[in-house]
Amino acid sequence: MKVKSEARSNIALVKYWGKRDPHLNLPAAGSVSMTLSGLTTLTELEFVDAATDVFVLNGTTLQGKGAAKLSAFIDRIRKASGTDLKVQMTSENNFPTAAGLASSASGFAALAVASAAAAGLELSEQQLSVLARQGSGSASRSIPGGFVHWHRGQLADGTDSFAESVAPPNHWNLTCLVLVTVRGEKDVPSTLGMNHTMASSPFYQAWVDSVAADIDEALAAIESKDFDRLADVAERSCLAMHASALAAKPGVLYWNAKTVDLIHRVRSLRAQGTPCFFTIDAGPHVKVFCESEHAPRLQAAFQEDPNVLEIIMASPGEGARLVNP
Ligand code: 2P0
Repeated sequence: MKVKSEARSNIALVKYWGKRDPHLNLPAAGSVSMTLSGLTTLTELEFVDAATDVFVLNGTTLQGKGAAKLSAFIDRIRKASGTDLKVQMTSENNFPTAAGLASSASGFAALAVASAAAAGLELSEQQLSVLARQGSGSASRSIPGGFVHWHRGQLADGTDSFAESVAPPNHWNLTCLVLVTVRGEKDVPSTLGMNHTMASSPFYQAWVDSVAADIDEALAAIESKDFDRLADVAERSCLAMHASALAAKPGVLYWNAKTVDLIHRVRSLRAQGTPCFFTIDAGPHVKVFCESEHAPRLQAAFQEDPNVLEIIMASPGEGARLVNP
């Protein structure tokens, strides 16, 4: 049976940086995110009687490591459903891949939903989140919609490390402006960056120790829709994550000069009366959050900013799901 699924990317407000188990992608600490409308992966998949799995991503057939990673993910589905059939998958991202925005979150969330359904497995949202997590940690957070808490969990098998929605997409009219600063730049991949930070940064344990309080703060800010409170904790979490990476040996620096300029610009716009805050992931782009009423003003300001090549606008999005099940 051929099935079709869709999933959206997400952006962390309290960051995930480091694993307590690298094979199961069990995080050293929890995290909080917003699922993003507009940055969507569409995946079509079926199990077929063939010699090998075939994965086509944005029109290109994956080879080597990329294909092996997806086959290893599908092996979990084959084991659970007792099949040895191979997979034929096509997947498209509707957001510019050249923008250097991570698509592993939406990609593995869409793959988890499609492959489980195609294999006849009936999984709960929690089980799908656990499954997606094993492809890419942040993919666990793209299974639920809206505002999301990924639990660290305690168990060695990872069954209690899943993400769940703490508020639906319509809870709070936030806008996220993704400010693309450079095209096609090669960053240190997140997995490498976080493993290296964990192994060599003297600030790593301090980072881990800070996360639980930030999660409580972010969840309270989301529940009460307190923008200033969310701004404080989100910027703090982002800067602390990057500080731990900067202190690694050698330091991991994801920012370029435009990134730093935009940090100052966001703070200056806020000081001048437009409530907004920034967050930055494992790359040089800057994501700016605001309440939607301020989005047009910020969009106009950043369109004129020479540091910004392109702006992608997103709002709280729905969770991953089958399309026309
Ligand atoms: C986050 N990032 O919380 C953090 C902040 C990037 C910076 O989750 O190794 O691609 O596949 O579990 O999920 C990116 O990490 O890493 C990420 P793996 P993933 O959004």
